[in-house]
Formats: sequence, C-alpha cells, structure tokens
Amino acid sequence: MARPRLLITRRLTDGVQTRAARDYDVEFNEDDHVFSRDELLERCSAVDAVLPCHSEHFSAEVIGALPAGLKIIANHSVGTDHVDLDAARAKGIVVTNTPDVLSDATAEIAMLCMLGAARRGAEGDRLVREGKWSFWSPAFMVGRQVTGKRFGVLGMGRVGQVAAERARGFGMEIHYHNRRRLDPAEEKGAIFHDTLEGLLAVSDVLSLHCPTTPDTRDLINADRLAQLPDGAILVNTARGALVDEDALIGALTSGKVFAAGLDVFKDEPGGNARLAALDNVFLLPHIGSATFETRDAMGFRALDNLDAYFRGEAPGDRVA
Ligand code: 8YV
Repeated sequence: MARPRLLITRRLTDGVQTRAARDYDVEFNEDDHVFSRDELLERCSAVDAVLPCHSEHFSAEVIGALPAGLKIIANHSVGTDHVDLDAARAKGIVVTNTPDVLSDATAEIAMLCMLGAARRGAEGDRLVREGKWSFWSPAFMVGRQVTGKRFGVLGMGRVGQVAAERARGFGMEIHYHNRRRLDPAEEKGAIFHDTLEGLLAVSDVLSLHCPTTPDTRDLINADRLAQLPDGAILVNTARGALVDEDALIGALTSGKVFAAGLDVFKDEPGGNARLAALDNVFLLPHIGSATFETRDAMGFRALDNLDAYFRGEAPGDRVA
C-alpha cells in the first residue's frame, strides 16, 4: 500500500523528521518559512495529512477551502486555537494535539518568567550587558521575594499542575481557579476558588494556564488587574490573547502590578513594543516548550497520532 502523504509545515528535530520520512511520503518546508494562506492551501492540496504548528492558521475559511483529500491535522502543539475545530468537525477532518509532553518545559518557563519579573531579571541583565552597571548599594535593584507568597494558578490542567508543583518548591502557597475542582490527590493541598474573583484577590503571583476560547479572550482586563493584591506579579506562558495588553501596560505603569513575565503576546512573532519599553517586564519569544527533549517528544506524539489514524485506530489525542 502506498505510504500516506504528509506535509510537515515547519522544521522539526532530526529524530522526528527521520521517523516521519521512514513512515510517510513527506513534504518538508526546507527553509522553514511561514506559509501564506495561499501557500498553505496549495501545499495541502496533494497530501493526506498535515503536521502543523501554531504558526499555521486553519480558520473556518481556510478549512472550507481545503481539498477533500486532507484527512487529518495532527498538530505539533497542545494549544489548538489556531484551528477552527467546529469547521474541521463539519468537514470531517480529524484534529489532534500534543498534551502532557510539554508540561514540564512550559512550567519551567513559567518559573523563569516569575523569577525574572520578581527579581528584575531583564533590567539587571541589560545593565551589565550594556556596560552601564556603575553603582551598587543595598538599595539597588531591590525586587520581590516569592518565598512564602501566594501562587495563583488560573487553569489547573496539566501545565498548571506542574507549575504549582514547581512553585511549591519555592515555599509558595498554591491557590487555583478551574472549571472543576481537582480531587485531593491532584490538589495536593492547593486552595480552590470557585470564582476567578476569589483567586485574583489572593494571587501575589498570578500565572495563566488556560486555553484561549471566546470566553477567555482578554480575560485579564483592567477590572480584573485591579482586583489583584497591590504589587502582584503576572505570568503568562499560555496565550497572549488572554491579556488586554493596554490594561496591563496601565497596571505596570501605575505600579498596581509590580512586574510581568510574559512568554506570549497578542502579536507573534513580534510582541508589543509599548510593553517592551517598560523596565518592569521580563519578556521571552514564545519558547515555553522549546527544549531539545520536548521538541522531540512533541513531534513523536504528533506522529503517534498520525500512525494510529492511518492504522485505522482512534488517535490518542483527538480533539475534533
Ligand atoms: C509551541 C505552544 O511552541 O503547544 C503549544 O500550544 O504554544 C507551544 O508549545 C508551538 O505551538 C509549537 O508548534
């Protein structure tokens, strides 16, 4: 039987690409450029399956224009907000994601963002790097200590639970808000808040770990930032769409929010120049899952889903 034809939209690890080429008739993106809408459609026209990243946008319009031969979108991401799942369902296209395997890496980046924000990491790095460090005093570059503070998790799913575990290592008290309360074994003493308002009021550090949906877009707005304790820290390693960036700039400028550690932005790649102009932000370019180990694991998981589909089985991570 002919091997299924697979489009891999971005450069993946050698191990993943080698395995893909062993089992599929693969079309690669040799120079790793971002496809335009038209190129994405054109490249999808002669394949049975596509393995995209969050950089490829399968809107309802794009899905509507996909050829009938495309059977499965096996994402190289846990987030699926770049794919219109309803449109895929309506067209009978299977969609999968890569949960679990990136939780550790993303939780590590959440800790980096928290500490980078709390201890003024970007400001300090810039000072030394630019040769402008000419003064020291006990009053110099004083930041916030996280030990003993309250770590608020918004979205206590896989990544949220690992982030909570890492924050426990800093002696932090864990609070969370989630659609469902976890059972005690998963909760590990974390304090559940059945409203977002309840969580905001106690979050010395608020760390976002929920997906973007129509309900969570701009969830962290001026009103909600105002409900945080004075001098709180905001950490976002989930999606930029969760935060009203203008409102965050206001809260960072007034001092209501002491600092923010952000790995994700509304506009990517690029970020937000007005946020970047502030000293009290620690910024990263969406690298939460970017470790050698996790990139391998994400690619292999996406291939596992494709393998199952083409064996006629249900892919383990089917989301549509
Ligand atoms: C990835 C992510 O960098 O998995 C996600 O949802 O945002 C990141 O882990 C990216 O999507 C890789 O395709």
